[in-house]
Amino acid sequence: MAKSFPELKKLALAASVAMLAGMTTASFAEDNESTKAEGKYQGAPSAVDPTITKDLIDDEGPKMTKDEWAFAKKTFFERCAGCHGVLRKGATGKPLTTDITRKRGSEYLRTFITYGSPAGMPNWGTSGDLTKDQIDIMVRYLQHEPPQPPEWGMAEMKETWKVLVPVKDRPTKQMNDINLENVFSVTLRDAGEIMLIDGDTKKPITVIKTGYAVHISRMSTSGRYLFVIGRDARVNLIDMWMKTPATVAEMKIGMEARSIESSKFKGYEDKYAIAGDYWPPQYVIMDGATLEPLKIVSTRGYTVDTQEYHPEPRVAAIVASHENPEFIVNVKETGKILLVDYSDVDNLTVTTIPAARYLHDGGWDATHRYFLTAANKSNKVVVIDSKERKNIAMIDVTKIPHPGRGANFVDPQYGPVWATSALGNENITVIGTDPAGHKDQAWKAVRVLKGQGGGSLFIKTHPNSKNLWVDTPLNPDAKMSQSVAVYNIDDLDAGFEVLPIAEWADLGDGPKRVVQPEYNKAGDEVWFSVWNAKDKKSAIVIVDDKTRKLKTVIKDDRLITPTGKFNVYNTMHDVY
Ligand code: DHE
Repeated sequence: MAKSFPELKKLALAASVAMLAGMTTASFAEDNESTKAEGKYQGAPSAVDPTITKDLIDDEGPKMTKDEWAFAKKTFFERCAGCHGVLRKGATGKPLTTDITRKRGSEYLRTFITYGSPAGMPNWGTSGDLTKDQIDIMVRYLQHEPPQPPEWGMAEMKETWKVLVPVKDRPTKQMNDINLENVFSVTLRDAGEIMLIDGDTKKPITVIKTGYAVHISRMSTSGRYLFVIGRDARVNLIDMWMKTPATVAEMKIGMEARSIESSKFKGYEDKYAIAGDYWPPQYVIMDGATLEPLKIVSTRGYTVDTQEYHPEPRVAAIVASHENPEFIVNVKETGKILLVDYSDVDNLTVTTIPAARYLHDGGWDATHRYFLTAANKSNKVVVIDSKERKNIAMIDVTKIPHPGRGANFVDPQYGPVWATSALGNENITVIGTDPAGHKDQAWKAVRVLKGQGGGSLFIKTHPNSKNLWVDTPLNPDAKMSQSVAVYNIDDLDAGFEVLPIAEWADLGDGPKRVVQPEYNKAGDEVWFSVWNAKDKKSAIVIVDDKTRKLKTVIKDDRLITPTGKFNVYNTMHDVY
């Protein structure tokens, strides 16, 4: 088919950048396509306030005015820090420390910022996001030392810590008649709120103010307390027993964060919570009923492979062991997994397990003994045996695995398995998880299913279901980002059916990305967020799992940018 002028121009630019990187145009196009989705995903604004950094402008960098510096810093924190790190030491994006940027020089930096790169760097210039003059400011900024945001220790945590309802004033029994185990906590990302929805009646129960660009919810073991964390590192502790569930304590654990979990080992149910920061790079153990901060531990240290110091290793997924009184903590940039023993918080014992870079998300196998987690730049799934407390396998998978918590099911041929989809391609990798019953298949990729396309974030099934659902919200093709693929677990070779979830929501215009399947407690309904722009209508679409037909669409003016949804029972019991 004949190409339009803008398309040809795009290809020509792609070719010139590809040549810079020593690649062919074909390989550029392929690689660029597969990393575009990732760029979009990692590129969210940093929650760190750029006005509070310690700045180090020096004579060795090119001249800059104060205004230029302020503009560049703000732009970097909003657009670049997600991939390159606040201190520019590199993560998904390349390191941009001054030893590198000064050597490469202004013209090299200008080309990359203008045209992007095959490794996923967006084309800020040709896309029209930044003008020539603005790019020039960024080029000069990058040749100065990175400004450093302040630390956030016990004093700062205590200053922001509020117990709104003391434990003695809280109910001693459930004061509402909601079927709490089937409630969903829905992230309203851009509203900085969560909505609790009754899974039986499908009616909103309440909307609760949380942190900025709120990220995930996790349940305490008993199911009484809900923990929510925002990108701005604000933690809300919500008491589900109150007449209307509400926040009973809150605290800011840092400036930027993504993960939270509650202690699950027998005898420690609801006792402790842990939250991980992106900035400062640290985690904190808190009292489970009040959020009182008890112990802060830095994650700064050496990378697992090259043993190079990293000043900003962010805390990614955290799970609570069922086998030991431990939290399992993924440290992204060092590629290490920590076993944090909370049986003696004063004399904290931390075991460091080497894994691979960059650790991101993951979940349990069906027995809750093995933790399977993605090392997304190494394209590996790492398996931690939480009973033996060691790394037992690192399985090769294809580009940028992104399991969420993954999906467990019994494969008709290979027995119990766990599966992950991927950001970088259409593959769904199925891994054997049963060393006792299926020794030969354990910790091997037993099959790879072809999905709709790359840009997948989450995959889900339920022990009572025969369906495996795979989303593709970051695929550049709207047909894929607005639908889901579903497989029959008993006949995986038959391929998938596509359900037009966004179309069913009937919302009008907007990106309407369909994201994160989540089951109800019974496992007979699957809920999807139709994640539209902030100023457009979004919805939750509920599908009957057996018939794969539309059951209900939840619409509500308060349902702004819904992303994750967390069913209380399934989250309490790690059912996925
Ligand atoms: Fe997430 C989980 C980090 C972007 C929705 N996200 C996680 C976890 C981490 C993480 C570390 C695992 C937490 C755990 O299990 O303890 N997410 C990040 C990022 O660093 C990233 C790439 C960019 C950013 O700046 O935040 C990012 N995440 C997104 C999104 O754009 C998503 C789709 C929409 C949103 O709300 O921002 C998104 N992330 C989610 C969801 C989960 C999650 C829904 C929990 C999935 C689950 O089933 O447990």
